[in-house]
Amino acid sequence: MKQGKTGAACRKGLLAASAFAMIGGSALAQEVGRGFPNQMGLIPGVTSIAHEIDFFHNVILLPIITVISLFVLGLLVYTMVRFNEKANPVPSKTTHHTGLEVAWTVIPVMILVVMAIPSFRLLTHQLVLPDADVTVKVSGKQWYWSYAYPKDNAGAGGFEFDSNILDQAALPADKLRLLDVDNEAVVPVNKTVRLQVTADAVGVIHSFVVQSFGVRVDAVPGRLNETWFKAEKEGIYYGQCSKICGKDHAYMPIVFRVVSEEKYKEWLEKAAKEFASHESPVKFAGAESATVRQ
Ligand SMILES: [Cu+2]
Repeated sequence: MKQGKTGAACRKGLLAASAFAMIGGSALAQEVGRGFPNQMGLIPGVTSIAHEIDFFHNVILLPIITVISLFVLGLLVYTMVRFNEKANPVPSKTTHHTGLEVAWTVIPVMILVVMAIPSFRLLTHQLVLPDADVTVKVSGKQWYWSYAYPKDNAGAGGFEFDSNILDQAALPADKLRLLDVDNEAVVPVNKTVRLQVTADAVGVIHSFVVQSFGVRVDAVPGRLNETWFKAEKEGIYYGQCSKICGKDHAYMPIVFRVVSEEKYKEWLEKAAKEFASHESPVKFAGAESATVRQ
């Protein structure tokens, strides 16, 4: 974490630093994208979209929320002091004030318009996919995620694997409770990754969320949703299913390990051998699933 002491890391403050100390030596050298005890604000982002979300939340929404809350609090206090029974024994019979009514309609509309402009710009950036360097197909199952790496132009990839939560009863000391998995998804740093997200054809709707990447997309049976990210820093980034999807909804975390291009290539070769015999291809709604349903 030493290298990341600037910017995002600083915001986490001392509490985060002590939390890092508890994770263990191996994790200290890199960014760790997850929540920390007593953390304020969002999980620090490592993609342009995540930075934009940070900006939208911290610079646009929070000041507006704060000013409105203080204004309403001030009005309440003023009303309680100025118009209580003792201070104002004879109440006014006023019921309408055209100027005031126009103001309290127009001002909120203007505030919403001010919020809508950066909000729609952000949505556009999320939904318009740039050309991808790597494509990963993510499939929500009951209750774990599968990652498929289709063969790329160079012939690498062409495998799929399941990513299951670790046994919580026998959790190694350097692993995180409810977050770490047996097989992490690996992607290269500073490369555009296209995610194609779906759910098992005979399954339920999940939601694939990795906050550090600014990624949130529903995983729907029979439907292929797309999103993207380009991670700026190597590290381990955690996410969780964010749709109440069933009994083990809380036990299907997401782990992305962002590594250098060379390490990614090494991993691709290793993973292609390791997962060669995997017998659970990504399923889509079709004849096969119709048979299963009967
Ligand atoms: Cu789920």
